[in-house]
Amino acid sequence: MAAIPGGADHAHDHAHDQPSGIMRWVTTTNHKDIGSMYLWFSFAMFIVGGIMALVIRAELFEPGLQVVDPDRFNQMTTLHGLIMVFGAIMPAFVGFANWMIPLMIGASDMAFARMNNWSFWLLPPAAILLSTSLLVPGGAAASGWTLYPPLTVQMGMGMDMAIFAVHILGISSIMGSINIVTTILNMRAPGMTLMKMPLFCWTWLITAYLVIAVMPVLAGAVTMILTDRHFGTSFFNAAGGGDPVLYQHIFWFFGHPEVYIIAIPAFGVVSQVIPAFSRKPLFGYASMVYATSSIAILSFIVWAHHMYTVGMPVAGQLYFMFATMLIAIPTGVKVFNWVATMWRGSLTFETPMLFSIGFLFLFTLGGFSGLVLSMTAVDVQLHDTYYVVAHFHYVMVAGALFSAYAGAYYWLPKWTGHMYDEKLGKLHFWLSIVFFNMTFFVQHFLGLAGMPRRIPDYALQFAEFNKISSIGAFGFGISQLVFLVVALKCIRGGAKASAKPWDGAEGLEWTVPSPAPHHTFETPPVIK
Ligand code: CU1
Repeated sequence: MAAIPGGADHAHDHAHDQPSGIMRWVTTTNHKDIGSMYLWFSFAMFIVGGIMALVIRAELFEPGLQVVDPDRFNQMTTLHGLIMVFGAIMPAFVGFANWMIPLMIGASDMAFARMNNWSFWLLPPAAILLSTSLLVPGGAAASGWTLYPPLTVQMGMGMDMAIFAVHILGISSIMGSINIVTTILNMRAPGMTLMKMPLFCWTWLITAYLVIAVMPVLAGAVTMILTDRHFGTSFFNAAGGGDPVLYQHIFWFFGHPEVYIIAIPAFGVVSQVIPAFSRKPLFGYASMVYATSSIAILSFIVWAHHMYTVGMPVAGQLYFMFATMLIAIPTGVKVFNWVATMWRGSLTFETPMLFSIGFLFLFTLGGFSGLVLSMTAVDVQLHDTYYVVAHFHYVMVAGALFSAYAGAYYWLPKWTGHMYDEKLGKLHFWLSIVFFNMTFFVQHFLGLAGMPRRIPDYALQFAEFNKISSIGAFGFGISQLVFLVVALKCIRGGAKASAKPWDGAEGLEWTVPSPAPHHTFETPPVIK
């Protein structure tokens, strides 16, 4: 079309140059658009992975086999894990990073805006591959999300689809991380030194390094499975001189840092929310940065605590036990700082704060059960029981998911320009925290009593706790639809949010040189 320079016609023409409708989303390089797509994608995958969890809990509602056959059950545990880790949690925090990091450091957009688009659009095909591997003869990898050989070397074509999906997901998250590192290191506004950045940026900078370091290791591990399957290698095949335990070492060299790839951005979100609702700066900012870096570094040297039962030398067991316990120290620093931030603050308890405090309680509990499992002698007893399942769901659900909700409620007014429905938000929180504990707390007891994980049937003595857990799981699942209602309502309309919806206490200001508000420490302000 012929552009007529100047005037309203020009503006009109210009509007037509921008792709509209679906093409806007396919071609966008805008960090906010891409952030939103990440968040919606992750919520969709959360629903898919959640439905799989409910299939598992339906089968475990009572002893015996009722809902699915054992193969299908195993596929559900595998895909639930893979989808939640790579499809739901990681993209959710990349979504937060896309939305918030440029705003927080004063950058115009992410450093590689087109690569950003590609990072996102790799996700849907990977998700489709992963999900449809269920429909393929042989089914999805019925191996658990860890994809241990020899099983994964032997099984059908669904495994190839899962491996390819993991490759694509890895490429996506590496590109996302390169973008985050480059944006933070090169595109900060003048005066925004690293140690003045909001802590969320710091946590993502550290996380991005973890992703870049360990995702290629996972890619290597699954590629070795692929060549064992199709190209005659014997990396993990004892008959050919290989060793399946080698896979476990490689996998967990990725897998333990992966836990922190999930947890550290969650720490970042909570470190923004708690100061805002305490009306105080974050306590111990520098120590937060150092503690987070320490956790990231330590995460590389503890991997074999997942494999105490493979028959490693006692010296190795002791080393991995003590190295693992060491992580409790920087983690303790962080928990102390969050509590100290709230101490004598002018606290209010809107939904983001409730989810943050829920995170604080439950993540700490998950940390303690992690300490229990770090002890070799204890772990040998609890290995592959429901105690482990309970432990990592306290870390993953109460840790990552709760803090993702804290972030979503906290930033929804900024993103949409509208306040969300506080009553519904609080309802969502209370339903979630009750049903979460109902689902997972009892699994500690099941594990201590010896119930094995990843088995569709169980002995009669486990019936009561499993019934409670299953009812809790369905309650938890249904409660998450409340969030969908709140988010949609907030996007469509509602009361206008002010530029600083949380009483001017957003936290963005605390770490830049502008003077702290007068009501910082000793004299709490009166909250209207
Ligand atoms: Cu670990």
